[in-house]
Amino acid sequence: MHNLLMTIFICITASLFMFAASDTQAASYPAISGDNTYEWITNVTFGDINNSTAQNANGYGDYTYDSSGLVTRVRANGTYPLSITIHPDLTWCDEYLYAYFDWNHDSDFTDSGETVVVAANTCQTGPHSVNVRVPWNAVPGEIRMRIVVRYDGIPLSFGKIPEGEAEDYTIVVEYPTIIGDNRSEWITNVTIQDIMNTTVREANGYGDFTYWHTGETTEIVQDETYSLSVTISPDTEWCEEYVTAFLDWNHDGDFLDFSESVVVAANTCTAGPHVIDIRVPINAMAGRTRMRIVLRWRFTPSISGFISGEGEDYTLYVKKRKFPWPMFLPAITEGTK
Ligand SMILES: [Ca+2]
Ligand SMILES: [Ca+2]
Ligand SMILES: [Ca+2]
Ligand SMILES: [Ca+2]
Repeated sequence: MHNLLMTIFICITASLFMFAASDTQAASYPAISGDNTYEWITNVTFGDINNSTAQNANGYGDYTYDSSGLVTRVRANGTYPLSITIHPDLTWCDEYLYAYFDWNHDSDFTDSGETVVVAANTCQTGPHSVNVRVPWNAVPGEIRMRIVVRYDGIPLSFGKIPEGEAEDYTIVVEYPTIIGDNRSEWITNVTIQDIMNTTVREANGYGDFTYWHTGETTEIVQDETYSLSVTISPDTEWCEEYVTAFLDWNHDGDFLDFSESVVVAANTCTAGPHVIDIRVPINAMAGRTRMRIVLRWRFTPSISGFISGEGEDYTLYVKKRKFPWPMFLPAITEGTK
């Protein structure tokens, strides 16, 4: 009996550990460090990011959003100037400066198009400038940019740099745009938990109310249910309005996965509030999650493109539940009797 209890205990412990391991944020990138006695990064400027630094401890600086508050937004297919200054080794001057971008959001920098050579075999402080082209198929959401300087050789995107330094930053790749003709109908309020947003007709039929634009988000917890309320100003003449909420629960840059689209109202003629329950999937990724509310006349709302109607984007913050698998808890209680 004692052995059985022990087996159960080990199983529970292992299960919880496995769950915790698989549920960590996608942003668990391979570590990098270096000996930066002689050369280091002194400034990185990219979009809204402009960060001047000294020698970082262990040759690594974590300037990702949650550590530094620094972030910039880019669009697929867009081109953005990146400018970096370094302190080179003044005696043996042969520095290589690379930028890495995890465009496909798989937590490495080794895929095609993820390496940008900023400078090679240089002796200069800079600024060293290049234009960074965001691939057309870059995955929307938060991704990482890693800047690496190395003496006398091509810098790797991870591991121990023999002589050099690395710094990490957060880039937000924008979701595909939705625009609309909202002369006849538009969204007037979206409410979920702490978000209570009353609006008018947005320019071009799109409103950016994401955390990155407004600083506003609201916490929701895995496997819990929340009330979402949307009010609209319907077309009073041809009244046939459809409202859908899209949520990228698994952070893969689309709204096409299981339970990622929820009908709020269909073929309605009323302003509302139209209220529905949103259940957060138990395996929803923790962290900032994009919610897109789309109002469309006469047709099922589409995720992107041009519609007769309006789209608004929001950011929800998904928290992990405290006890991932509560079904195991009764087994402990029984076993200890
Ligand atoms: Ca530095
Ligand atoms: Ca990658
Ligand atoms: Ca609006
Ligand atoms: Ca998705």
